Amino acid sequence: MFEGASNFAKGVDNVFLLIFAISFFFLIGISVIMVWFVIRYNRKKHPKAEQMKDNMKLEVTWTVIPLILVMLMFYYGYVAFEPMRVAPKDAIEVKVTGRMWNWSFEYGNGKISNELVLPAKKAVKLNLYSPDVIHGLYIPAFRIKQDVVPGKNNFMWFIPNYNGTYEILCSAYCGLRHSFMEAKIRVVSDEEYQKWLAEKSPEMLENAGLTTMQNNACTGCHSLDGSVLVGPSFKGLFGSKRVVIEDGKEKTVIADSTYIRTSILEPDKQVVKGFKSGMMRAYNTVLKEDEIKSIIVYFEKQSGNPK
Ligand SMILES: [Cu+2]
Repeated sequence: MFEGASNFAKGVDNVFLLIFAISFFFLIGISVIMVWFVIRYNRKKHPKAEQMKDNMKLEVTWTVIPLILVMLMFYYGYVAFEPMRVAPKDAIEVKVTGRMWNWSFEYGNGKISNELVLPAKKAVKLNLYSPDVIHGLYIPAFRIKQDVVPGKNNFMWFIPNYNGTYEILCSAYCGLRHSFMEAKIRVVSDEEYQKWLAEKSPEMLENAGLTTMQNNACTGCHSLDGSVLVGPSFKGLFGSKRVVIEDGKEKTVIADSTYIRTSILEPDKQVVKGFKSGMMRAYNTVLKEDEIKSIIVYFEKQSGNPK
C-alpha cells in the first residue's frame, strides 16, 4: 500500500497518515471523555446541574488547538500538492484523450495507443483532453488524479518509480459505461520503451499507407470515393471480388493482400475487366517493403475487418 509507485506517492501518503492520526486521536479521545462524563455526571452522583458561563481559558484552548491542527493539515497538503502543478520542462509529453468511454494516448511521434507505456524514473507530462463530458484521470498507485474537462487544456505530471503495470480509472461519473473506462499503465525500462515507441501502430501504418499512395500519385488514377478514373476505384477494395483478365483469360479473384501486392508490383498481371493494360508502371523499384505493407494495412483498415 505504501510502496511509493510515483514521486508524489510519499507526500500524499504522509498527509493521509497525518490526517488519519489526528482523526483517530480525537475519535478515541472524545469517545473516552463522553463515556467518562456519562458516568461522572449521572443523576445519582451529580443530582443538581450547574450552569457554567464564560470560561476564557477553555474558549481559547478549543479555538487555538484545532486552528493549529487544521493549519498543519493545510500546510502538509499544500506542500505535497504544489509540485504537482509545475511539470519539468524535459518531461515526456503524451496527449491523453478521455472520451465516452475510453482513454487513448498519443505520443510525440504520432503513435496512438490504448495503453500508456512509459519508461521508469523519467518525468512524464500528460496533456488532458476531452471531446465530450468531464472525466477524471485517476492513477491510484501514483496517488494522482486530475479532471479532464472539455475546452480546458489541463495536465498532470509524475515520475513512475518502478517497472510494473498500474491501473488508470475515470474518477468522474461520465455516463452509462463510466465504470468500464479503465486503462493500463505499463512502466518498462528505457530500452523497452524506445523499442515500443518505434513500433508503428495500425493507425500509423494506415496513415502512412494513404500518404504513400498520395505521394506516388496512385490516387490520381484510382479514386477513393468510387468514381471511375483511369484505373478502378479503391473504394471497398479489400476483400471484394474482382473480375480480372490474366493471361488473356477471365477469372474472379478476391482482393486480398496478395492481390494488392501483385497489382502494385506487376500491374499488368491481373487487369480488372473493363480497364486497359499497360496504363500503370510497375512499382517494384519505387516502393519499399514497409510502404507496400502500409498500403495493404490502409486497405484492410478501410474495409473495417483488418486481418
Ligand atoms: Cu469518464
